[in-house]
Amino acid sequence: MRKVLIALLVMSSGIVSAKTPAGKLLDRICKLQKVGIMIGHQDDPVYGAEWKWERGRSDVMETCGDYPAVMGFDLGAMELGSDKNLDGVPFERMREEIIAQHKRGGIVTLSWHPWNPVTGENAWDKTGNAVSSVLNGAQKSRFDGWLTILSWFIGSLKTECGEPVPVIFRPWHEMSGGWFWWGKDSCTPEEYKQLFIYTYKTLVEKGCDNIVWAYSPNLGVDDFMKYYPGDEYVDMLGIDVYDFGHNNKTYTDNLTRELDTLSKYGSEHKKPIALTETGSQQLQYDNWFTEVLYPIVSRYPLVYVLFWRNAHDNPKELYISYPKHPTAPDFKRFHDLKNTLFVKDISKIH
Ligand code: BMA
Repeated sequence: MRKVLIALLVMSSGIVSAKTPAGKLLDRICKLQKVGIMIGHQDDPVYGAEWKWERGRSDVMETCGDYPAVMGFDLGAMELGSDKNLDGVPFERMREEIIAQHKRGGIVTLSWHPWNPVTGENAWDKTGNAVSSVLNGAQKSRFDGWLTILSWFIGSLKTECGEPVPVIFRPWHEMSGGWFWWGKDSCTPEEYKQLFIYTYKTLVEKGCDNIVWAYSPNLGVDDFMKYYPGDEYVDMLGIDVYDFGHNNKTYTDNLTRELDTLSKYGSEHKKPIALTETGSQQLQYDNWFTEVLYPIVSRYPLVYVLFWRNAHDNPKELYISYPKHPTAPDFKRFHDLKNTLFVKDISKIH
């Protein structure tokens, strides 16, 4: 009897749970979806518009007083055995920052710009039929090796107490554009699906139970589900939409159209949705965050919006405010909105 009581107590207190780390993150994401929109930033704690590699810094935190709720990092070049990613971020530092973000109560998302395995050029080299080569051809064993390296890194994301850190992984993103070796110009939708499923199955078999899987095309409504590998392999749906031309009207039209589609598929497939990459390149309009972006995104049940990186070595790649930038007061107002969530807003919600 005593044993039964203890078992019941333990179960009701939530100590015992059959859920994987990924399952728990997914539950948390669904809970947070009802609270507001998490704000995210790529490479936030490793460099910013005017600094690099210093610890404790963040353009977001220095502008509005809090870290982003979601931090994004990219694994590109890890597959080659490099100790730094394609943008020079050391993987050891990346691991440290992923764990730190988890410990402060935030969420992490990973993207991957792997090299073209056939030509040895970067992710933007679309030649060589690389997808068919990694699936059934000469590059299969090399690709298996790449997935093993990724599984080691993702499996090594643990706190010092050994608690696994769950991550949202969105491999093979923007496939509906024609600029990557896994994109629409370089493989068939069928091959793409096989690539996604093979990646999923391999990492799961290798024990990565801390991955929430995201499917994330780029804008182009007609193509949204064309490459969809299936509900079994996908936990979240996303879309990447940018304003590259400093045109608020075009961005508003594009984003509205894409988010209409995304939310339709999200509810049909019962998957949470996110704006997985966005930003207005070089931030030319001072009130962009509250006057252009917010009126659109606030109409949709988005889990998060991730702004792309503030590249320290390329002023063109500026997507989020920093203290000296003319958009800083507007970003502060954006932070203060009830519906936008930064890390302190979510750290207690599990
Ligand atoms: C792209 C650009 C590149 C960068 C890559 C991976 O969209 O920002 O400069 O190398 O993402 O971060």
